[in-house]
Amino acid sequence: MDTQRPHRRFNPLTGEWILVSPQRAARPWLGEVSPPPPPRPPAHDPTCYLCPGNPRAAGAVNPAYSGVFVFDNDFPALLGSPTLEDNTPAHPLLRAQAERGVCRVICFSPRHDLTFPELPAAQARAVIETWVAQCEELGAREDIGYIQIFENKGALMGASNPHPHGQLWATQHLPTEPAKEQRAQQAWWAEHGRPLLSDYLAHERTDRTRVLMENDSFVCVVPFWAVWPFETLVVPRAARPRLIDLNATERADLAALLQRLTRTYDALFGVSFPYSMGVHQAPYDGAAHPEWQTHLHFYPPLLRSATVKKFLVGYEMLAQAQRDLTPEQAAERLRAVCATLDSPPPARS
Ligand code: H2U
Ligand code: ZN
Repeated sequence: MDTQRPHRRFNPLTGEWILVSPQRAARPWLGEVSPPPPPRPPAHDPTCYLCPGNPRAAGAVNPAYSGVFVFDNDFPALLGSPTLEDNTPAHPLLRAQAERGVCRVICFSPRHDLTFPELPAAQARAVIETWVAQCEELGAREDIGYIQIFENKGALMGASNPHPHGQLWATQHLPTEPAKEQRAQQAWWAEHGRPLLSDYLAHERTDRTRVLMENDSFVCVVPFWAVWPFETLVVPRAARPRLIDLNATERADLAALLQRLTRTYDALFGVSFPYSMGVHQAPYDGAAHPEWQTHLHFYPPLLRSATVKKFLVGYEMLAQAQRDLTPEQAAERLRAVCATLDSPPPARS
Protein backbone atom coordinates (compact mmCIF):
# COMPACT_ATOMS: atom_id res chain seq x y z
CA MET A 1 0.00 0.00 0.00
CA ASP A 2 1.22 3.51 -0.84
CA THR A 3 1.10 5.27 2.55
CA GLN A 4 1.59 8.66 0.84
CA ARG A 5 -1.96 8.37 -0.53
CA PRO A 6 -5.19 8.56 1.49
CA HIS A 7 -5.79 5.40 3.47
CA ARG A 8 -7.33 4.34 6.73
CA ARG A 9 -5.76 2.62 9.70
CA PHE A 10 -7.32 0.50 12.40
CA ASN A 11 -6.85 1.14 16.11
CA PRO A 12 -6.89 -2.37 17.61
CA LEU A 13 -7.22 -0.98 21.14
CA THR A 14 -10.49 0.83 20.46
CA GLY A 15 -11.77 -0.88 17.32
CA GLU A 16 -11.96 2.49 15.52
CA TRP A 17 -10.67 3.55 12.09
CA ILE A 18 -8.61 6.68 11.36
CA LEU A 19 -8.36 8.41 7.99
CA VAL A 20 -4.77 9.32 7.00
CA SER A 21 -4.35 11.99 4.29
CA PRO A 22 -0.57 12.48 3.94
CA GLN A 23 -0.84 14.37 0.65
CA ARG A 24 -2.25 17.32 2.63
CA ALA A 25 0.93 17.55 4.71
CA ALA A 26 3.00 17.87 1.54
CA ARG A 27 2.06 21.56 1.38
CA PRO A 28 5.09 23.65 2.38
CA TRP A 29 5.68 24.47 6.03
CA LEU A 30 6.34 28.16 5.51
CA GLY A 31 5.80 31.50 7.07
CA GLU A 32 4.99 30.51 10.63
CA VAL A 33 6.37 33.17 12.92
CA SER A 34 5.57 32.13 16.45
CA PRO A 35 4.85 34.87 18.98
CA PRO A 36 7.36 35.13 21.81
CA PRO A 37 6.62 32.65 24.59
CA PRO A 38 4.63 34.02 27.55
CA PRO A 39 6.78 35.31 30.41
CA ARG A 40 7.84 32.62 32.88
CA PRO A 41 5.60 32.45 35.91
CA PRO A 42 7.17 33.17 39.31
CA ALA A 43 8.44 30.28 41.48
CA HIS A 44 5.65 31.05 43.95
CA ASP A 45 2.46 32.87 42.95
CA PRO A 46 0.48 34.34 45.85
CA THR A 47 -2.74 34.11 43.80
CA CYS A 48 -2.26 30.42 42.84
CA TYR A 49 -4.61 27.98 44.59
CA LEU A 50 -2.07 25.16 44.20
CA CYS A 51 1.03 26.87 45.63
CA PRO A 52 2.12 25.93 49.19
CA GLY A 53 0.55 27.99 51.98
CA ASN A 54 -2.12 29.54 49.75
CA PRO A 55 -5.90 29.44 50.21
CA ARG A 56 -7.92 27.38 47.73
CA ALA A 57 -11.18 28.47 46.11
CA ALA A 58 -13.43 26.68 48.60
CA GLY A 59 -11.68 27.92 51.73
CA ALA A 60 -9.11 25.20 52.54
CA VAL A 61 -5.49 26.32 52.90
CA ASN A 62 -2.63 24.34 51.35
CA PRO A 63 0.07 23.16 53.76
CA ALA A 64 3.64 24.41 53.26
CA TYR A 65 4.36 21.25 51.25
CA SER A 66 7.81 20.49 49.84
CA GLY A 67 7.23 17.43 47.64
CA VAL A 68 4.18 16.08 45.79
CA PHE A 69 0.89 17.27 47.32
CA VAL A 70 -2.43 15.48 46.84
CA PHE A 71 -5.80 16.88 47.93
CA ASP A 72 -9.46 16.03 47.36
CA ASN A 73 -10.81 18.15 44.52
CA ASP A 74 -12.89 20.98 45.96
CA PHE A 75 -15.26 20.73 42.97
CA PRO A 76 -15.39 16.96 42.43
CA ALA A 77 -17.24 15.39 39.52
CA LEU A 78 -17.92 12.35 41.71
CA LEU A 79 -19.22 11.98 45.23
CA GLY A 80 -18.55 9.27 47.76
CA SER A 81 -22.14 8.17 47.98
CA PRO A 82 -24.48 7.15 45.15
CA THR A 83 -26.08 10.20 43.55
CA LEU A 84 -28.96 8.36 41.94
CA GLU A 85 -30.74 5.18 42.91
CA ASP A 86 -30.51 2.35 40.39
CA ASN A 87 -34.02 1.78 39.18
CA THR A 88 -35.95 0.26 36.34
CA PRO A 89 -35.88 2.68 33.40
CA ALA A 90 -39.12 4.22 32.26
CA HIS A 91 -38.03 3.15 28.76
CA PRO A 92 -35.27 0.67 27.71
CA LEU A 93 -33.56 3.51 25.81
CA LEU A 94 -33.32 5.64 28.94
CA ARG A 95 -30.75 3.83 31.09
CA ALA A 96 -28.95 5.37 34.04
CA GLN A 97 -26.77 4.04 36.81
CA ALA A 98 -25.62 5.48 40.11
CA GLU A 99 -21.92 6.37 40.00
CA ARG A 100 -19.66 7.14 42.90
CA GLY A 101 -16.00 7.84 43.35
CA VAL A 102 -13.16 10.11 44.31
CA CYS A 103 -11.56 13.10 42.53
CA ARG A 104 -8.15 14.30 43.62
CA VAL A 105 -5.69 16.94 42.45
CA ILE A 106 -1.99 15.98 42.40
CA CYS A 107 0.47 18.90 42.58
CA PHE A 108 3.75 17.69 41.09
CA SER A 109 5.95 20.21 42.90
CA PRO A 110 5.77 23.21 45.25
CA ARG A 111 7.39 25.20 42.42
CA HIS A 112 4.75 27.12 40.48
CA ASP A 113 7.08 27.62 37.51
CA LEU A 114 8.42 24.15 36.74
CA THR A 115 6.64 21.87 34.27
CA PHE A 116 7.04 18.08 34.40
CA PRO A 117 10.02 18.01 31.97
CA GLU A 118 11.77 20.68 34.05
CA LEU A 119 11.41 18.96 37.44
CA PRO A 120 14.53 17.57 39.10
CA ALA A 121 14.69 13.82 38.34
CA ALA A 122 13.94 12.86 41.96
CA GLN A 123 10.78 14.99 41.90
CA ALA A 124 9.57 13.37 38.65
CA ARG A 125 10.12 9.98 40.31
CA ALA A 126 8.10 11.19 43.31
CA VAL A 127 5.17 11.94 40.97
CA ILE A 128 5.18 8.34 39.69
CA GLU A 129 5.53 7.01 43.26
CA THR A 130 2.49 9.10 44.22
CA TRP A 131 0.44 7.70 41.32
CA VAL A 132 1.31 4.18 42.46
CA ALA A 133 0.57 4.94 46.13
CA GLN A 134 -2.81 6.45 45.17
CA CYS A 135 -3.66 3.34 43.15
CA GLU A 136 -2.62 1.09 46.07
CA GLU A 137 -4.89 3.00 48.41
CA LEU A 138 -7.92 3.51 46.19
CA GLY A 139 -7.62 0.20 44.36
CA ALA A 140 -8.01 -1.64 47.66
CA ARG A 141 -11.41 -0.01 48.26
CA GLU A 142 -14.56 -2.02 47.68
CA ASP A 143 -16.35 0.93 46.11
CA ILE A 144 -13.62 1.71 43.52
CA GLY A 145 -13.40 -0.27 40.28
CA TYR A 146 -11.22 1.92 38.08
CA ILE A 147 -8.64 4.68 38.57
CA GLN A 148 -8.00 7.28 35.89
CA ILE A 149 -4.86 9.38 36.30
CA PHE A 150 -4.36 12.25 33.85
CA GLU A 151 -2.78 15.62 33.23
CA ASN A 152 -4.15 18.49 31.15
CA LYS A 153 -1.13 20.63 30.37
CA GLY A 154 -1.33 24.12 28.93
CA ALA A 155 -4.17 26.57 28.44
CA LEU A 156 -4.74 25.10 24.94
CA MET A 157 -5.85 21.85 26.61
CA GLY A 158 -7.99 23.63 29.17
CA ALA A 159 -5.62 23.47 32.15
CA SER A 160 -6.80 26.09 34.59
CA ASN A 161 -3.42 26.92 36.07
CA PRO A 162 0.27 26.67 35.03
CA HIS A 163 1.23 25.20 38.41
CA PRO A 164 2.35 21.65 37.49
CA HIS A 165 -0.47 19.32 38.45
CA GLY A 166 -2.51 16.36 37.35
CA GLN A 167 -5.72 14.75 38.50
CA LEU A 168 -7.12 11.41 39.51
CA TRP A 169 -10.74 10.36 39.11
CA ALA A 170 -11.58 6.97 40.59
CA THR A 171 -14.97 5.43 39.82
CA GLN A 172 -17.01 2.40 40.66
CA HIS A 173 -17.60 1.59 36.97
CA LEU A 174 -15.12 1.16 34.11
CA PRO A 175 -15.27 4.35 31.96
CA THR A 176 -15.86 4.33 28.19
CA GLU A 177 -12.27 4.53 26.83
CA PRO A 178 -10.68 1.88 29.07
CA ALA A 179 -13.80 -0.25 28.53
CA LYS A 180 -13.16 -0.24 24.75
CA GLU A 181 -9.53 -1.21 25.40
CA GLN A 182 -10.61 -3.93 27.79
CA ARG A 183 -12.91 -5.52 25.19
CA ALA A 184 -10.15 -5.46 22.56
CA GLN A 185 -7.47 -6.82 24.89
CA GLN A 186 -9.78 -9.57 26.15
CA ALA A 187 -10.59 -10.65 22.59
CA TRP A 188 -6.89 -10.72 21.61
CA TRP A 189 -5.99 -12.67 24.75
CA ALA A 190 -8.76 -15.19 24.12
CA GLU A 191 -7.45 -15.80 20.60
CA HIS A 192 -3.67 -15.64 21.12
CA GLY A 193 -3.00 -16.11 24.85
CA ARG A 194 -0.73 -13.06 24.87
CA PRO A 195 -1.44 -9.38 25.71
CA LEU A 196 -2.33 -7.33 22.63
CA LEU A 197 0.12 -4.58 23.55
CA SER A 198 2.99 -7.04 24.12
CA ASP A 199 2.48 -8.37 20.61
CA TYR A 200 2.26 -4.83 19.21
CA LEU A 201 5.42 -3.74 21.03
CA ALA A 202 7.35 -6.79 19.82
CA HIS A 203 6.51 -5.79 16.24
CA GLU A 204 7.42 -2.12 16.72
CA ARG A 205 10.72 -2.94 18.44
CA THR A 206 11.71 -5.05 15.44
CA ASP A 207 10.40 -2.63 12.82
CA ARG A 208 11.79 0.56 14.52
CA THR A 209 9.97 3.07 12.18
CA ARG A 210 7.63 4.32 14.88
CA VAL A 211 9.83 3.82 17.98
CA LEU A 212 10.75 7.17 19.49
CA MET A 213 12.74 6.17 22.56
CA GLU A 214 13.15 3.31 24.99
CA ASN A 215 14.96 2.35 28.18
CA ASP A 216 15.31 -0.94 30.09
CA SER A 217 11.67 -0.90 31.21
CA PHE A 218 9.59 1.22 28.78
CA VAL A 219 9.18 1.91 25.09
CA CYS A 220 7.60 5.00 23.52
CA VAL A 221 6.13 4.83 20.01
CA VAL A 222 4.01 6.99 17.76
CA PRO A 223 1.30 4.35 17.38
CA PHE A 224 0.47 3.10 13.89
CA TRP A 225 -3.09 4.33 14.52
CA ALA A 226 -2.24 7.74 16.11
CA VAL A 227 -4.93 10.43 15.67
CA TRP A 228 -3.23 13.53 17.12
CA PRO A 229 -0.27 14.81 15.05
CA PHE A 230 2.41 13.93 17.64
CA GLU A 231 0.46 11.41 19.70
CA THR A 232 2.57 8.84 21.55
CA LEU A 233 2.03 5.62 23.49
CA VAL A 234 4.29 4.52 26.35
CA VAL A 235 4.25 0.80 27.20
CA PRO A 236 6.23 -1.29 29.73
CA ARG A 237 8.40 -4.01 28.22
CA ALA A 238 7.32 -6.60 30.81
CA ALA A 239 3.74 -7.77 31.32
CA ARG A 240 2.26 -5.28 33.80
CA PRO A 241 -1.55 -5.01 33.91
CA ARG A 242 -1.62 -2.13 36.40
CA LEU A 243 0.54 0.75 37.58
CA ILE A 244 0.88 -0.98 40.96
CA ASP A 245 2.59 -3.93 39.21
CA LEU A 246 5.64 -1.83 38.28
CA ASN A 247 8.72 -2.55 40.41
CA ALA A 248 10.95 0.23 41.81
CA THR A 249 13.33 0.15 38.83
CA GLU A 250 10.43 0.36 36.39
CA ARG A 251 8.88 3.28 38.25
CA ALA A 252 12.17 5.18 38.07
CA ASP A 253 12.57 4.24 34.39
CA LEU A 254 9.05 5.49 33.69
CA ALA A 255 9.84 8.87 35.27
CA ALA A 256 13.05 9.15 33.23
CA LEU A 257 11.33 8.24 29.96
CA LEU A 258 8.44 10.65 30.57
CA GLN A 259 10.88 13.48 31.23
CA ARG A 260 12.80 12.68 28.04
CA LEU A 261 9.55 12.49 26.06
CA THR A 262 8.15 15.77 27.41
CA ARG A 263 11.51 17.51 26.85
CA THR A 264 11.40 16.28 23.27
CA TYR A 265 7.90 17.71 22.94
CA ASP A 266 9.04 21.08 24.36
CA ALA A 267 11.98 21.17 21.93
CA LEU A 268 9.81 20.35 18.89
CA PHE A 269 8.33 23.85 18.53
CA GLY A 270 10.35 25.61 21.24
CA VAL A 271 7.35 26.01 23.58
CA SER A 272 6.09 24.37 26.72
CA PHE A 273 4.18 21.73 24.79
CA PRO A 274 0.48 21.35 25.65
CA TYR A 275 -1.12 17.92 25.88
CA SER A 276 -3.58 15.72 27.65
CA MET A 277 -1.92 12.57 28.93
CA GLY A 278 -3.11 9.72 31.07
CA VAL A 279 -2.54 6.21 32.31
CA HIS A 280 -4.72 3.30 31.25
CA GLN A 281 -4.61 0.17 33.36
CA ALA A 282 -6.62 -2.90 34.31
CA PRO A 283 -9.70 -2.33 36.50
CA TYR A 284 -9.33 -2.70 40.25
CA ASP A 285 -12.09 -5.28 40.39
CA GLY A 286 -10.34 -8.17 42.10
CA ALA A 287 -9.66 -10.09 38.84
CA ALA A 288 -6.13 -10.72 37.50
CA HIS A 289 -6.66 -9.29 33.98
CA PRO A 290 -3.61 -10.89 32.28
CA GLU A 291 -4.91 -9.49 28.95
CA TRP A 292 -4.26 -5.94 30.12
CA GLN A 293 -1.00 -4.08 29.68
CA THR A 294 -0.85 -0.74 31.48
CA HIS A 295 0.21 2.16 29.24
CA LEU A 296 0.19 5.93 28.88
CA HIS A 297 -1.29 8.00 26.07
CA PHE A 298 -0.07 11.49 25.17
CA TYR A 299 -2.52 13.49 23.05
CA PRO A 300 -0.90 16.82 22.05
CA PRO A 301 -2.92 19.21 19.88
CA LEU A 302 -0.11 21.13 18.13
CA LEU A 303 0.35 20.41 14.45
CA ARG A 304 2.86 22.63 12.67
CA SER A 305 4.13 25.24 15.12
CA ALA A 306 3.61 26.66 18.59
CA THR A 307 0.39 28.25 17.35
CA VAL A 308 -1.09 25.92 14.75
CA LYS A 309 -3.42 23.52 16.51
CA LYS A 310 -5.14 20.48 15.08
CA PHE A 311 -8.88 20.69 15.66
CA LEU A 312 -10.93 17.52 15.80
CA VAL A 313 -14.14 19.05 14.44
CA GLY A 314 -16.51 18.66 11.50
CA TYR A 315 -15.56 15.44 9.75
CA GLU A 316 -13.84 14.10 12.89
CA MET A 317 -16.86 14.73 15.10
CA LEU A 318 -19.33 13.40 12.59
CA ALA A 319 -17.50 10.70 10.64
CA GLN A 320 -14.04 9.56 11.78
CA ALA A 321 -10.74 10.88 13.06
CA GLN A 322 -8.36 12.17 10.40
CA ARG A 323 -4.70 13.16 10.28
CA ASP A 324 -2.40 14.69 7.63
CA LEU A 325 1.17 13.84 8.58
CA THR A 326 1.71 10.08 8.81
CA PRO A 327 2.65 8.55 12.18
CA GLU A 328 5.97 7.52 10.60
CA GLN A 329 6.74 11.13 9.62
CA ALA A 330 5.83 12.31 13.12
CA ALA A 331 8.12 9.68 14.66
CA GLU A 332 10.97 10.74 12.39
CA ARG A 333 10.61 14.41 13.35
CA LEU A 334 10.40 13.62 17.07
CA ARG A 335 13.42 11.30 16.87
CA ALA A 336 15.45 14.06 15.17
CA VAL A 337 14.52 16.52 17.94
CA CYS A 338 15.24 13.95 20.64
CA ALA A 339 18.71 13.35 19.21
CA THR A 340 19.57 17.00 19.89
CA LEU A 341 18.71 16.72 23.60
CA ASP A 342 22.01 15.62 24.97
CA SER A 343 21.63 17.22 28.37
CA PRO A 344 18.72 18.31 30.56
CA PRO A 345 17.77 22.01 30.48
CA PRO A 346 19.90 24.22 32.73
CA ALA A 347 18.58 24.27 36.29
CA ARG A 348 16.82 27.47 37.30
CA SER A 349 17.19 28.80 40.80
P1 H2U B 1 -7.27 21.44 35.58
O1 H2U B 1 -6.25 22.53 35.50
O2 H2U B 1 -6.85 20.18 34.85
O3 H2U B 1 -8.63 21.93 35.23
O4 H2U B 1 -7.35 20.98 37.13
C1 H2U B 1 -7.60 21.85 38.17
C2 H2U B 1 -8.51 21.14 39.16
O5 H2U B 1 -8.37 21.74 40.42
C3 H2U B 1 -9.99 21.27 38.77
O6 H2U B 1 -10.55 19.99 38.70
C4 H2U B 1 -9.61 21.84 41.06
C5 H2U B 1 -10.59 22.07 39.93
O7 H2U B 1 -11.87 21.57 40.31
N1 H2U B 1 -9.55 22.92 42.02
C6 H2U B 1 -9.71 22.65 43.38
O8 H2U B 1 -9.97 21.52 43.75
N2 H2U B 1 -9.58 23.66 44.29
C7 H2U B 1 -9.35 24.97 43.95
O9 H2U B 1 -9.18 25.81 44.82
C8 H2U B 1 -9.31 25.36 42.52
C9 H2U B 1 -9.28 24.24 41.53
ZN1 ZN C 1 1.27 27.74 42.09
